[in-house]
Amino acid sequence: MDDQFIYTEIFMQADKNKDGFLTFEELYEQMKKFGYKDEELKFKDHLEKFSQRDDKKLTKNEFLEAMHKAPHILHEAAELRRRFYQLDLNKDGMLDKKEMEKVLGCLGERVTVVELDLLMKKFDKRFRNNRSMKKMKI
Ligand SMILES: [Ca+2]
Ligand SMILES: [Ca+2]
Repeated sequence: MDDQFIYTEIFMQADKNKDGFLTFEELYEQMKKFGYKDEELKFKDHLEKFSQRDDKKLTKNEFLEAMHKAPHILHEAAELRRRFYQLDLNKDGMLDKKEMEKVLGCLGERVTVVELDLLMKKFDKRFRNNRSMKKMKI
């Protein structure tokens, strides 16, 4: 998906009353769903610079501009998280064996049950139990 599309999507989904304005709160809620993390939303200061009024709201164009001018690393981290969310089928914040199987399937890797076991053990050594996002520092 192209960046512009994603930013537009964030805005459109967050603008529940469709008046073309978003409060910062509405925006943050939506951004979280798209993988932008709280800590990075000191990003708030960044966004506020783009609001041309004192109403603590952003229009779509202001938001798009703010997103384009945000540090690239922020978008990369968010994209990684979005991918993780997609893989984390049961939404528990971890990738279990079944989900790993699916990931590998997507990568075109055919793994046997034994190989998968070995792979999981390897991962377990490094991350213990399940690979939560925190542990992966995603
Ligand atoms: Ca609105
Ligand atoms: Ca999971």
